[in-house]
Amino acid sequence: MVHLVVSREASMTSKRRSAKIKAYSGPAGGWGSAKSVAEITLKEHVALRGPKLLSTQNKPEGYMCVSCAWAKPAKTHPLEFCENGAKATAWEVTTRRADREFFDKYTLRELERWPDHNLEEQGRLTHPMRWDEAMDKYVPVAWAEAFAEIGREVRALDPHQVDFYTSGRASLETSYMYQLFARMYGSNNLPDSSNMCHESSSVALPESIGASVGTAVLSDFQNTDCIFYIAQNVGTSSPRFLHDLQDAVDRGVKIVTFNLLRERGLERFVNPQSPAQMLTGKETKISSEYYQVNNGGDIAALFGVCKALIEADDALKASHQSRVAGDDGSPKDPENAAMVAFAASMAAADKKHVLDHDFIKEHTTGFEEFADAARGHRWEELERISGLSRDQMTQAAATYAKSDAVMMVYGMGLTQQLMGVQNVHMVCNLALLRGNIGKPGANICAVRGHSNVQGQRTVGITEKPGLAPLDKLSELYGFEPPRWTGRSTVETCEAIMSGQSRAFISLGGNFLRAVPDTTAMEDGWRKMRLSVQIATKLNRSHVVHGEIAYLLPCLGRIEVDEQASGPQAVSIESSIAHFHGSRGKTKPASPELLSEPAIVAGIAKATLGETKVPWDSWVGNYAEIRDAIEQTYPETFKDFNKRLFTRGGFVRPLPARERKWVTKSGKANFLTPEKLFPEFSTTKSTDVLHLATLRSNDQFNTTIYGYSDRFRGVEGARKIVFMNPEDISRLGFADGESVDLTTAIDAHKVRKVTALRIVQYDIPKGCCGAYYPETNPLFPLAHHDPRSKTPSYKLLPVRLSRSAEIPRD
Ligand SMILES: Nc1nc2c(c(=O)[nH]1)N[C@H]1C(S)=C(S)[C@@H](COP(=O)(O)OP(=O)(O)OC[C@H]3O[C@@H](n4cnc5c(=O)[nH]c(N)nc54)[C@H](O)[C@@H]3O)O[C@H]1N2
Ligand SMILES: Nc1nc2c(c(=O)[nH]1)N[C@H]1C(S)=C(S)[C@@H](COP(=O)(O)OP(=O)(O)OC[C@H]3O[C@@H](n4cnc5c(=O)[nH]c(N)nc54)[C@H](O)[C@@H]3O)O[C@H]1N2
Ligand SMILES: [Mo]
Repeated sequence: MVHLVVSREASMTSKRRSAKIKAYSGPAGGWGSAKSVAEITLKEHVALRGPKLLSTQNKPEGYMCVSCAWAKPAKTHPLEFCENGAKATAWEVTTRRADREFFDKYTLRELERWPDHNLEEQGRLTHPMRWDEAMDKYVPVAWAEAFAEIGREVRALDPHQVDFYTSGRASLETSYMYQLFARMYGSNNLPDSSNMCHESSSVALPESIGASVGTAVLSDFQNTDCIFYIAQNVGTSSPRFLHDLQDAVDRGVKIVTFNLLRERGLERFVNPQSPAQMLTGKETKISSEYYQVNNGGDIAALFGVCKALIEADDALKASHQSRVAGDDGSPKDPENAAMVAFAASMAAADKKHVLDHDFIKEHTTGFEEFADAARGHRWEELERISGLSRDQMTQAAATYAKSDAVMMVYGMGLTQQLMGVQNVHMVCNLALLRGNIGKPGANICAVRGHSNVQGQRTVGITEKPGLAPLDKLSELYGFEPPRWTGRSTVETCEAIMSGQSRAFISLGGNFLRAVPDTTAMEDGWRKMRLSVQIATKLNRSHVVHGEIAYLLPCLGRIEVDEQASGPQAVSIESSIAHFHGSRGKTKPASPELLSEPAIVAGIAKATLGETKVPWDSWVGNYAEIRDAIEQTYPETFKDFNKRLFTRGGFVRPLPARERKWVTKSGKANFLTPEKLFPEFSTTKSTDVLHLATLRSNDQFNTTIYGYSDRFRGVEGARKIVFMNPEDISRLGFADGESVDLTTAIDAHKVRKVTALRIVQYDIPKGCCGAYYPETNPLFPLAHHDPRSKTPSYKLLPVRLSRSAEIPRD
């Protein structure tokens, strides 16, 4: 145990990291990636255990990675993991412990001053703990005692006063039990991390195509001709996906990227698992076209692409007609050389249409209105808002039109926006123009975050009663489920601030750091009656707490989960809507840990008393929970237990894949955004920049593994603001200078983050970037997409001023 003490002392002796900023010239992956894996396994003391364990990651009968939700292929590589998956594994199976001695040593007041990295770095939680007010420390408590008091407290409250949060890591089995517990108690307050993540997709996709999730499957990547890759940072957020992209590029597939930044993973990749590539250093160029859009500029950019397609189609039609009338038939628009060339090339290829009119007619509504809107937008306006030129948008359109099957892949740069829902509508509109949904090699791929965030929704984690099978639950378990709409994450924050929410139960996650307006949120959080945290590692949401506070440590997915009927498996759903079984491999971090299902059952029984649910029997054998899931959702989970370890997972049925549109109109809908960009009070202010919050390559959400962002050339620092060099000089600053960031909207309240170091960067003028969660205090709660309530984490007007402090990272 000596290393623990040493590491604690070392981390708290304010040992200064020295920040190094230097442009990174290497590819994504490659030797940098191999070195990074070696470093973290050493740091977490798992160097010996690591390689053998990692060889079972994402394999049938192995464990499913706890990092991102990317697909797990049927034909696996010898090592089916990436740099960040290896880091997440090392972080969970670490030999470090935040044990009783640790909690005995520090008051929570002291721990509140620790950075996020240092809290989690203490290692795995080992004992159930209750906050002792007199000592201001977490002290050990017996499980039974903890459940009994939590049950008593929750029972004493009105169901409207309690929130049941889920971070997207918990398994299908745990999530199903958790939502059942909340509903039997009488609450639909089931906010989750998805409310801050792909909620814009969850609202927009059903409206556009009648599916709540993306429609793409892995084989689409093998059949596609072209991928539109929008606002997702593959090299950091889902590196295993680079293998699929690399294979596609090798087949000659065009990748057309739209991103605020030039992200290395979207530029070049060396596969760390390919000895040939590693030895020769041969890189794969990922994007064939790279369009750097302004922050929030995607509606304009995609409208530009659609306009070019629609107008080229108009021109072809006109030329065909005029040829019939004896004209030479060439499209005439001297101002738009690119479009003329595009239409001419289509004509030369003997194409009569650019759009798929048969598909549009048979399968869609709203085309004419959308086409008129596209024709009506002026190029100057589209150029100004998107930051792209007319030629660039036309070029993207030409590439799109020449491809028979095109995929649409997107991530947070589109969803975490004030107009997030309309961004996703726009992606669907573009796909529908050429029938790129529901055919091999086409489809929408919404790249999900947490490893089971998509699956949790599939088994009932939602605040919206209309999306949960309430009648079925009522029939199976003999209770009357609440029918009122529960709170989403933003609404839960409002309820915590206003004192309406009195208890918060958290199935994983780090709510207090992940939400907007974090400084203000902490004040409300402290006034809560009860906070219960089911977690693997210590974080800020645990050290700031309610009047009664419990910290309940659970097994991680990588650990052997032994129950009455033997070792258990759990299951998850990937980004491409396939279900996978997962079996733990390592010895639990402490004998005191309970599994997540056991903890949920413990709290449920103590709260609800006698019910029809066989909680104990379920905990003894998770196959019974899967049977219950199958009974609740017979089509989706048909033969769940039998198919649990299907190679490559078993697929969730999605009607949109078969071109069956489960929408009100019975068709796929073109939905026209009402404007191109949100309106801000600051539109005319020249000193305002549009901030996007970013993830480094050395973090998983609020879990900060370290202070390196290799691909962006940043070492040893996180308090950074990435700026365009012209903005730096225009605003009178210098590269490396320390600045404070202030929110430029919401005049009622000053929101400020101090002492960020300016880093000159290739980012469009008028935009800037900074890391999440350090800059979350800047985001007003009300600054979210009104349709999906997704916080606009990728677009916030801010001002910069010279700081009185030097950057401390
Ligand atoms: N290593 C690692 N992996 C992760 C996570 C992690 O924190 N670390 N988090 C997981 C989770 S929960 C999620 S949701 C996913 C997140 O994965 P991503 O969807 O990749 O989200 P971000 O990393 O936040 O970055 C989004 C990208 O959007 C770009 N962008 C920002 N604004 C705009 C814009 O207006 N337009 C366009 N076109 N682009 C824009 C940014 O430059 C960035 O490249 O990753 C998951 N995987
Ligand atoms: N500014 C800004 N804010 C953002 C974002 C952004 O891009 N910008 N992104 C948003 C997004 S996409 C998301 S998904 C949210 C993430 O929000 P959350 O999901 O709430 O946060 P995480 O950081 O993923 O949670 C990490 C904690 O989960 C716990 N944990 C880890 N593994 C397990 C486990 O197996 N079981 C249990 N019970 N607990 C476990 C650990 O204690 C760890 O400290 O943040 C959102 N916030
Ligand atoms: Mo996420």
